[in-house]
Amino acid sequence: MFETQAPRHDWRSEEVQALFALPFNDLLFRAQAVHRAHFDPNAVQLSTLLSIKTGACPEDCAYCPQSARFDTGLKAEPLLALGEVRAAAAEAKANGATRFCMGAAWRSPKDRDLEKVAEMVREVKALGLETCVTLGMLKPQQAQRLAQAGLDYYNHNIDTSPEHYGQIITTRTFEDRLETLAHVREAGINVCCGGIVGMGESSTDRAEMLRVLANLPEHPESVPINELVQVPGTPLDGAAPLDPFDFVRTIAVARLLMPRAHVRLSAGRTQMSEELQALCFFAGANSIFYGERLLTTANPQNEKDRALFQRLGIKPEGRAPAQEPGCPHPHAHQDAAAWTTAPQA
Ligand code: SAM
Ligand code: DTB
Ligand code: SF4
Repeated sequence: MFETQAPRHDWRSEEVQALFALPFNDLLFRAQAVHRAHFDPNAVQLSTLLSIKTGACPEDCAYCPQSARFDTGLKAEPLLALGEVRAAAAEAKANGATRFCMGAAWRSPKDRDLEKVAEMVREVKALGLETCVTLGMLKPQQAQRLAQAGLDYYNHNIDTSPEHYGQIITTRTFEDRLETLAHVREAGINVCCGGIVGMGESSTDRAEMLRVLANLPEHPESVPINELVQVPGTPLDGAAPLDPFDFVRTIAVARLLMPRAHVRLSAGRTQMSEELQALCFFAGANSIFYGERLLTTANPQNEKDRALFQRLGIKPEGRAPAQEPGCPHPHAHQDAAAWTTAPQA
């Protein structure tokens, strides 16, 4: 049976496209079956983002408000001080997040800045949070430095299919991205890698993007699926919006191709209905960005997400991977104290 097969790394284009072409109910049924075989279907992991260095980025990613090439009205800010990062992480923890993700608008970090980020990683870990950073391209020694600091995850997205990539970014190649991912893997850091949909790509592009991720030597532990947040001033502002059902299909196919990965319903939730988000959870999404900001754009209010989880009977995934003997759900056991008590102001 498809649903009980070991994870594969040899997906062919036609196979992935055939999944996308399934009747919606068949696709969701299969995705939900795979999801249940590997995870508690009612637990969702919460990650909170912080932009630690904002704007003035030399790259030309056509979706991004932080590129210096586009006038988006964004105020550039230098690397935050350690204390500011610690305070934001403590607040995220108090609100119930289990992972704190720090993003910097760099093409690649300077070694001097990397040491400062390593210090941030140590501080955030000391609060009892998982850590993730996204800093652009890394050299092998830089990945090793971050691993030494105890970094849990590195986020580096492939963003789109290899075929569509040239329409979106010209200042670094698709291969550059795969190289950084290999350095992260080599350093023993968990890989967080996904992409963006709603950038004028075809359904075949979405299939190819997921095929590249699934055919990596190891599946990313975390797969963020972002819907483009359209920002005035960026070249992709005004792109034709994606059919919401095609967004759900992308989540479902990610779940089928990478059965053990956390698939994150990422950017774009402010423009989605709660019914659409519920469909995404049914299709196998089991992580979200939680907190009122993504990096530079808005995300749903904490209270709104709490209310949604309550209505759906979803609980936040616990902090420690407290696996009980014989239980197939490594993260399902709850440490929801921070969620059920009143959040700190
Ligand atoms: N500068 C680093 C880099 O690009 O590798 C790290 C930060 S960058 C903002 C992280 C990711 O955010 C991008 O790879 C992209 O997938 C996502 N992103 C940026 N702007 C977005 C937007 N407007 N809508 C959706 N996702 C976006
Ligand atoms: C990811 O895949 N999405 C996040 C995180 N990784 C770094 C970023 C989304 C950014 C959305 C636009 C903004 O807020 O600037
Ligand atoms: Fe810079 Fe990252 Fe934005 Fe690209 S996505 S412009 S590299 S901050």
